[in-house]
Order: sequence, then C-alpha cells, then structure tokens
Amino acid sequence: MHHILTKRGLLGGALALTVALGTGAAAQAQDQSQPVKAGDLVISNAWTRATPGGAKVGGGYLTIENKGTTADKLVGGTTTVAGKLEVHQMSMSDGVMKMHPVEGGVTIEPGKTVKLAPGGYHLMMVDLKQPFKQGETVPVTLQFEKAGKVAVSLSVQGIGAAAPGAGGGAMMMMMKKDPDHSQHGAGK
Ligand SMILES: [Cu+2]
Repeated sequence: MHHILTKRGLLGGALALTVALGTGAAAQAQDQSQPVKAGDLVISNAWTRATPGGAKVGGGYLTIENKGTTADKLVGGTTTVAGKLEVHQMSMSDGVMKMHPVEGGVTIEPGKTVKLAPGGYHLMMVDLKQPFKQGETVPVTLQFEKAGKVAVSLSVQGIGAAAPGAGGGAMMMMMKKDPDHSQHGAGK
C-alpha cells in the first residue's frame, strides 16, 4: 500500500514539474488557499510541497500583507503535523546556499508585503509525523508579535512545485538521476 502511494506521489511530482515549466512556477502555486485576515495582516497563497515518505522536514510558503500603520513580526509558530515549526531564511555562505532560523523574526512593515517563498524566508516543519500528500492541506498556527496566533492552511502542491533555486530543485535533480533509489528510499 505504502509503496503504491509513494510512487503516485512521485508521478504527481513529475506532472507538476511539467506544468511549472510550461506556465511559470508562480502561477502554479496561486489561488490554492483562501486569504486569512488577522488584525491588519492578510495572509494568502499559503502552500507547501508533497514530501517523499521518509522526509523529516517540509518547507511552508505564504504571503503576508500588512495593511496597518505599525510593523508586525512573524516570530514563530506551531503545527500538529510536525515536531516543531521554525521560521527560516536562506543565505549564501562561501558559495553554498544554507538555511537557518531567523533571529528575532520576520518584520512586516506597514503597507508592505513579505513573501515566504522557495529560496528565501520560509516556514520549516521539522520531524514530520507523516508525509504531505498533494491535494491535502497542512494546518499551521503562526505566531505574530502583534496579531498573535493565526491559523493558516497550507495547500499541498506537487513534490516538484515551483522552486526557483532552493531545495525543491535539488530534490528533483536527485530524483531524475537515480529514481529507483529515491523510490526505494521513500518507501518504508
Ligand atoms: Cu529551512
């Protein structure tokens, strides 16, 4: 059972890749989730990627608009689907892309929009309790300094969805080079 599901997930990923190349990655991830309003903040375009069976981490991406007159900060969050949720950023260090928790949170200035997207700021769900499956949603609760706790649903996109740069691209390359190994490793 599990093996069949895993293979379907990989096939779905290949399909998503085709779509992303054909129409542009950004369009792929849009209009999948309802915007969530919390005080002065509007959170939209919340999504994540399907994960292979053995994956321990998953990234989360969303757009935060601040319609108010004072800054707010995304300082962290929680989720029931993973051991913990962290706010990460990517940075280049000696030519290598690395990610690490954001010190002090991500500031959303009044009147501005901040995007958490592959290659930049993102949510990192660590110690996943089960794989994310395309078409499902992943519930997360974001913690803002002023707006407080905000519940958001991440819509699960294909395994290779929208990755300009960053992790998903590397993952797709690995899968292409050695698909049998990926499938084998993904099963349990
Ligand atoms: Cu990360």
